[in-house]
Amino acid sequence: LFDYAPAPESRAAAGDIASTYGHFIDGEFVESTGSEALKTVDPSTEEVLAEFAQGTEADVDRAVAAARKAFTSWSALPGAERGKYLFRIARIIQERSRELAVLESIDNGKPIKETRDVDLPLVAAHFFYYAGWADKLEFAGYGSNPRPVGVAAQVIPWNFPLLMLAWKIAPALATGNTVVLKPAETTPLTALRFAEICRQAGLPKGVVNIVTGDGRTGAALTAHPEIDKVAFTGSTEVGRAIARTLAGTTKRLSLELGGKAANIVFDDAPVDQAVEGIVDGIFFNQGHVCCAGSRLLVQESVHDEVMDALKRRMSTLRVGDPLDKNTDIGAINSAAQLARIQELTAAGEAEGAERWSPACELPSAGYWFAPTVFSNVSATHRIAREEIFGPVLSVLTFRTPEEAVAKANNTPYGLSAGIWTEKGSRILWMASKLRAGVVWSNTFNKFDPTSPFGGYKESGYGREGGRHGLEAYLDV
Ligand code: TXE
Repeated sequence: LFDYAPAPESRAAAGDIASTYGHFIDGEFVESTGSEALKTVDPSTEEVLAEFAQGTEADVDRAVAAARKAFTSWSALPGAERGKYLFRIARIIQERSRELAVLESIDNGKPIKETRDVDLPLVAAHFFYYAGWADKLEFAGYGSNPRPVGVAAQVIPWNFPLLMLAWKIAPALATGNTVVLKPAETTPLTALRFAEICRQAGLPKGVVNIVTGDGRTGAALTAHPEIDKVAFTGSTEVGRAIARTLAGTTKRLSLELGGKAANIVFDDAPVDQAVEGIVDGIFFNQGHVCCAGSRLLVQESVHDEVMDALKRRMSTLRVGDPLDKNTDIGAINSAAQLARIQELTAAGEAEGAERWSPACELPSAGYWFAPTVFSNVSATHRIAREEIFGPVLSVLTFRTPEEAVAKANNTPYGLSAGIWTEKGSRILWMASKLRAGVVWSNTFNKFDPTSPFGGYKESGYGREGGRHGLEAYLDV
């Protein structure tokens, strides 16, 4: 469509990727007690990047024991001392951000422009933000002497590997807890690199432990009797399974699960600006975003105008090599996720919605999906109800603000929503009616460590970020 000069970022900037990895326990890289290894691939080429350990129950035992031992001295440190370690980690992340961004793009498939300009700055910002809280907990609103909960088991997904790690680890450490974290099985590399950063920062042994593996390792960790708290981000189905496991215990749990957010465009919104927000809402990170604006609710009177502008804008999106600095949409993270997207989009067509994608050439190897929009979607269609977690937008219409609220809330999820209008009073009214933990107005997918993030209904409970994010890790 326009002249295009490739601008590849260097793969070598990711630093050395080992051929095999063990776990990070008690400040050391250790081999697994088991012999099973998993492979992580570059989803844009299907090339195997490394093998890593499938954590066993014995590995989890060891990591939890190390975290338990470290808890005594870590929780007794003055907050200012804990803060110094977090500031140090934040600064090292900034210094090594190019390396981490490239590594994340290779392991996850997301475009370098996102890892470089969004993920990594937010990761550093999260550590800086919670470093600042470490010596000010008396002002957090949880009593004059809030106490850490203990050992936190943290299980994270693959869509923002390092950012989810930061959301989990930074508040836990600032409040004096120690952690055992399990990264997702398709994206373990940046968590293992983060372990190196903990060593570089001189973090005391056992404060952060990383155990790799798939859901079996996650299940062993979250069911471990010696942990005090579980923090989970992932599918609603696994979140429910973890809640069932913990139901017979007194352990604490916070869950950040799926979403099916409405991005609501009124007829007074500037169309070009709204279209940017729609595109950002659903195509950012290949749509692998729990708060993605996956349902566009557009006021009937501007439906055609918005659809025309949206299709024009979608035609300019560049799909391809995640390490090319011009790429807007990278690779789908895994074959399994691609299959899920294909199944739901096929269901959309079968149920009678109208499918459209711009012409775009997809690479032959790797996992790819073109940006896609469905119009004539009805609220009963699967593509309007189920989380697709891919670059797929479902468009519905409304006439009145009341109808927009009713349609937006017509979902079991409640994570986020967006409103595009020039009317401030309408924004406030809508925000008070929408059952969503985050409501953006005239923007979308904006994150900030100072703001709490989390959902209602089947999107989970508990908040991450901001002062409220401390609560998950504090006892009064
Ligand atoms: O998630 P899982 P998957 C949604 C999204 C996606 C779907 C499936 O709709 O299409 O979930 O993705 C670990 N006990 N989200 O299969 O399985 C697992 O190893 C403990 C939304 O990847 O939930 C990984 O580390 N842990 C979401 C993590 O859970 C278990 C982000 C997430 O994997 C476990 C990801 C078990 N029994 C997917 N089974 C969001 N909220 O952003 C698996 N795990």
